Amino acid sequence: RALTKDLWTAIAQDQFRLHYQVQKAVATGEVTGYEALLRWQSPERGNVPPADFIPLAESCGAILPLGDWVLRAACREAAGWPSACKIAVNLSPLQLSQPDFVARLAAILTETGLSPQRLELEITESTIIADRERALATLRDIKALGVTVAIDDFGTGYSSLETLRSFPFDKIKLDRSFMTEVETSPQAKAIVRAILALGRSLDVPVLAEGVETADQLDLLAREGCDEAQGYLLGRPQPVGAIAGLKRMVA
Ligand code: G
Ligand code: G
Ligand code: NA
Ligand code: MN
Repeated sequence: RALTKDLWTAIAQDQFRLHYQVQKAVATGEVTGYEALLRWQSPERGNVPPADFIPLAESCGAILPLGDWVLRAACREAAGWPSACKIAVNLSPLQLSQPDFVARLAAILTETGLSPQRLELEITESTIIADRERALATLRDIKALGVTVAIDDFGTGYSSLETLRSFPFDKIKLDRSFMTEVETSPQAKAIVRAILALGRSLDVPVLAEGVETADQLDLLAREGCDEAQGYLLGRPQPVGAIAGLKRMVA
């Protein structure tokens, strides 16, 4: 497909940018971090949504150079922020399966000067499904660097509980599909409650994704959810549009 070819050209021609979406503490409204989200601005195709090119990049291997670029760009950017908040970066299955991934990650942290404690890697269930033992060993090595690991889109996988049992995640990101129904469906609300209780028992903070309304945020506050992310709190934006992140002039 021509899109694959364009993808490699786009990497060579630096057509990718990062947008950042804020994450906040529910109880205080304090900014806890920003998630880096990849954007492809193609001169021929316009803005190509990640859902259209990430799976392709994953299947043709382009996700390796692209994922490296994302990590380096996000770490470099965050190292210059005036706040010591977290920077969350999404990781693809193929990235984690590289034998030298942890060494590359360590090199990027050294090169950019970002404190490892400020980096959070977001992985989905699919990232650890292929070679479970090896993936978990790699995650342990990542945590040994001081980098934290969040499980993304939680509640949508096949074996999420087994995954939680196998690995000490630092955060649970509750899939945004729950937010769309949490006010109207008693079942969705019950599941959200149960996942929040699970997080409390395991001592793992829960972040709710896709928070779009004040009513959803109120409900999360009442139920004791730790963090939230979504259009209500802030859309993914270029860093220049985010007031709190203006670089300090030396
Ligand atoms: O930002 P948006 O909602 O369009 O992202 C759509 C999907 O693409 C989400 O599942 C998100 O996790 C994924 N995504 C966005 N940026 C990255 C990235 O840098 N690396 C990987 N692997 N996935 C990303
Ligand atoms: O899979 P992941 O959780 O990384 O996906 C993040 C994606 O969700 C981003 O592409 C972002 O654009 C999208 N997103 C962020 N906040 C909201 C929201 O409040 N509502 C909806 N529908 N999508 C959101
Ligand atoms: Na994510
Ligand atoms: Mn998610």
